[in-house]
Amino acid sequence: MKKHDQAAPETLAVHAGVRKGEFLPAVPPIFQTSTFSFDSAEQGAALFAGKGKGYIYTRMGNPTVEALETAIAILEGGAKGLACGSGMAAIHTALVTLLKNGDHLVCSDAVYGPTCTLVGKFLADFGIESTMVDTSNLAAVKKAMRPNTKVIYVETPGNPTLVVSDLAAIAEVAHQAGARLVVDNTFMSPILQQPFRWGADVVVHSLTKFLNGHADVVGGMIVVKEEEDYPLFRKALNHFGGVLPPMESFLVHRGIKTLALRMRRHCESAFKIAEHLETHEQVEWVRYPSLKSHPQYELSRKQATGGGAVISFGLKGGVEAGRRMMNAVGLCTLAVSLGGVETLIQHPASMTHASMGAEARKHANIGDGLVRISVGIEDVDDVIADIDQALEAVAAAKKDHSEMHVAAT
Ligand code: LCS
Repeated sequence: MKKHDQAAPETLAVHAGVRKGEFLPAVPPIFQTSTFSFDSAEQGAALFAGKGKGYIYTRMGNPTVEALETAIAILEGGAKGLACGSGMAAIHTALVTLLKNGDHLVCSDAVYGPTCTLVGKFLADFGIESTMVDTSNLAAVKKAMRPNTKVIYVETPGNPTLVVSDLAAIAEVAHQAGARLVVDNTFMSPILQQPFRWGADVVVHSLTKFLNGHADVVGGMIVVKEEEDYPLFRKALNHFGGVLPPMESFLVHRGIKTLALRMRRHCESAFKIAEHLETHEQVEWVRYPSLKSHPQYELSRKQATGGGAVISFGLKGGVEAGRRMMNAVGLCTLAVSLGGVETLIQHPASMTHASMGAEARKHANIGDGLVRISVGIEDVDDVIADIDQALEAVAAAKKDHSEMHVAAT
């Protein structure tokens, strides 16, 4: 892959991680094996001692998995990737590798709900303290720092509020304090945002989303910026065990070939839908990073090359109106997850962010009326037509309700 290292992201998405092997396959084949045989007892012993080239056992490394790890490390501009069984496995492995009992973590308050629970409950049970802050507010990040802070964990744009945090400024705060910056880059993918360029030390992904792109794999990835960090992370993952199998690795690697095309389409369509929603009479507010009305619009333009696929918005009529809309959509699928080729719609307060609890949601500004759309790659006018008919159903229900109310009084 050396010759492609300087190529554009669109080129890297197609070629990164593809190594021509013995039979010159154009794509990495699936090494569907749990273990690898040794030529001799001496060679087996050498591999276990970390000497020589070869594979031992798929939890510790597999050519198909390694091809994917290489591809994503190249796309992110990092040193090495570590494929994990899910995004949550990647986040858990990364944090537990960097933190120990008695350490403190500063974490974005607007994060995927289970990340909030992982930090606030499970890491806390192991004596890792944390402070959840609005990381778009640099003063709040600085204030949250303690002498024992070892990691700042940022999700940007945040799920589901799409609040944008300044990675370069936060990296500086982290490094001045001797802490590491870990960034969840799931919402942007390396095509739109490369956190290492802004000073991050570790990037994590849910491969389940844009990188795979086809809603048929659950997976995660850790990417370390520095080669020297890799052995510790590899050892941790080998022992925690949450690795990605070869078949899933193959599928994600295949998905990545169209990542750049998909991201471009997601951005164009989501921007058009966000603009449309902003002018719709049933819609109270819209949040999308590429809209001028987004509070961190300028920062978002500096740090990323597009707004992504995800839009959050609130309807006039709050939770009830949102519920009606989700029940009225046809083409859009009522489902959690995001980043796939199909448009998905969901209600974070009762679904993806329910596990955080009401208090944490309030802190993170995740209102009960917030509806989230992940815009797919369908014809954008078909998606808009479906949204419009669902919003008409909301308006009709309101009209019926107010007529019933008038009749009853
Ligand atoms: N990070 C982000 C930003 C996510 O949105 C998710 C999942 C994860 C990590 C965890 O990844 P997983 O373990 O599922 O591969 N987000 C979801 C969501 O918003 N709806 O359903 C899943």
